[in-house]
Amino acid sequence: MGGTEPSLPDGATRAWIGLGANLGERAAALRQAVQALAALPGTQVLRASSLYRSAPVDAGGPDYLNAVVEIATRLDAHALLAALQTIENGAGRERPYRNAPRTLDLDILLYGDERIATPQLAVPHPRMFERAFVLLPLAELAPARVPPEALRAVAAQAIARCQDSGWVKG
Ligand code: A4P
Ligand code: MG
Repeated sequence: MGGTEPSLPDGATRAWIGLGANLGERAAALRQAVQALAALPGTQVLRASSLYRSAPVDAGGPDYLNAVVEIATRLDAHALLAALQTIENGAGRERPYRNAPRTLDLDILLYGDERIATPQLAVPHPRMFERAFVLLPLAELAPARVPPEALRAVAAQAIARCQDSGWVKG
């Protein structure tokens, strides 16, 4: 995949959101999250990557399902973060400790070309370039933003693309 990025509505910023789940009905949670993103004010889902199954990185628990979606949004980055946290909480997300297994995790990977470093928000996501479960799906949508050396660096991580006919890829 890759190719030309879909055009942006006026006043919108292109952003890439990482989705992950390793508890509960994982695929259903990710599908519902895509619908919830599409329903945010001033926001459109432009494309979704394939779905991937990956072993937990720096964490324990069951395998994850992960994907990346490309959105166009008029929300500023902090408003988008707050909206993502509301969606996570609606999916029953609990936070007993850092990197705990979760029903839904939504991270802002990239927000246009912005670099953000506030106490609440770091963009680009500080750990994204170390993680195959981010880089492989992101490379489907935005290959120019995934350096080949970063892909090589995560090549040993256990991850597989899922053949899920019910997924929203497109
Ligand atoms: N925050 C800062 N920057 C961001 C950002 N760009 N996007 C802050 C989203 N949130 C951001 O997040 C903690 C705080 O990070 C938020 O309050 C926000 O203000 P959280 O989601 O509550 O907690 P967390 O998930 O434990 O932290 P985080 O940072 O999301 O963890 P990671 O580093 O993303 O790791 N292995 C596999 N295979 N697949 C996974 O999806 N995920 C993790 C989580 C670990 N291992 C994994 C996976
Ligand atoms: Mg998170």
